[in-house]
Amino acid sequence: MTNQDPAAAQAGFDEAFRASVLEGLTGAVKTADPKHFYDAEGSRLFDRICTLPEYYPTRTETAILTRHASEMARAIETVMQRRGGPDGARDMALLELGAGSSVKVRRLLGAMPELRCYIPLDISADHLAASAALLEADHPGLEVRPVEGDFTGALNLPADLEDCPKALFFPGSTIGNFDPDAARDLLARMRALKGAGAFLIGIDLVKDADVLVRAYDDAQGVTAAFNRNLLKRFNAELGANFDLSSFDHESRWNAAESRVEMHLVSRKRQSVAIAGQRIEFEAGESIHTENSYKYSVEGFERLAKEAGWHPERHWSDPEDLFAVHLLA
Ligand code: AVJ
Repeated sequence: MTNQDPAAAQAGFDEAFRASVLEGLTGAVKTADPKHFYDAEGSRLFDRICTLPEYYPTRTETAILTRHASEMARAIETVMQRRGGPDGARDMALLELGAGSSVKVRRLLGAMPELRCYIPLDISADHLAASAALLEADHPGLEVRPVEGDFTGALNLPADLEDCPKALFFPGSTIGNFDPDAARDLLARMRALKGAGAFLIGIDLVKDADVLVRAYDDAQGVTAAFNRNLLKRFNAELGANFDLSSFDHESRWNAAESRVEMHLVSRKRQSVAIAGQRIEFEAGESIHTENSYKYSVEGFERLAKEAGWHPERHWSDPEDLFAVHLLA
């Protein structure tokens, strides 16, 4: 916790969180950083989203990983050997960005019995500790080294893991939360990571607008609760007084930008207090809380190349809803 604002520190606010939220809410267009969704409650709601009938990405990607796990594992090993010789694959660690509860990686681990080290990195510590023990129990010989961290910043890996050859795994189309410039930067940073060889990354494909909009506005209202949980966090952690029922959850397809947007739209003109400031809302004014960019296979390959990666191959489902790319 940095300490630029003594008043805020005294009130017990996390300064980085406070600064990020206020910056988003005081701009000409109100925004929030989607990484703030994932407190303990938000992570739980996200796990529920992943099981919703409308939210096709999780089950589709899991099916792709299940079906092609051995092929993927062999292709990853080939890339690692090409980069580092025979040891490149034998000594490698699998590093997962935003591992959550490490469900998807089980598909890959099953096809990589030789793998000795798995490094799940996540912003939410609760998720990590619980799943690490379970994974080790299920995979004798595998060391799980959870790292609590934010992949948008320095990774801060433990010293003994800095140099080792690494295959990267970034499922879920999480990179879709970044606009293309930031996504390219993130890919380039991973390319520059010490030991990085192969990169297996899940990308949601462009498709019918209705399917996309419903994936982010489910009938049970779980995604709405996930979105409003941000306001709950602002109330609990920044002394805000948002009335959750006066903001509507909205999912919109922005075709020009090729992204689904989530918004919290104020039902009325209102004034909200947060961290010692006031934020004014017009009726119908929104907080733009998330972008989820969708790519064609070619569009993503172009972006990866611009970031210095070589697209090796990709796997997708029969309906072309989702693609898993292997970059080298
Ligand atoms: C975790 C960023 C991949 O954009 O689909 C799901 C987050 N937001 N429903 C996505 C999310 C609303 C999700 N990612």
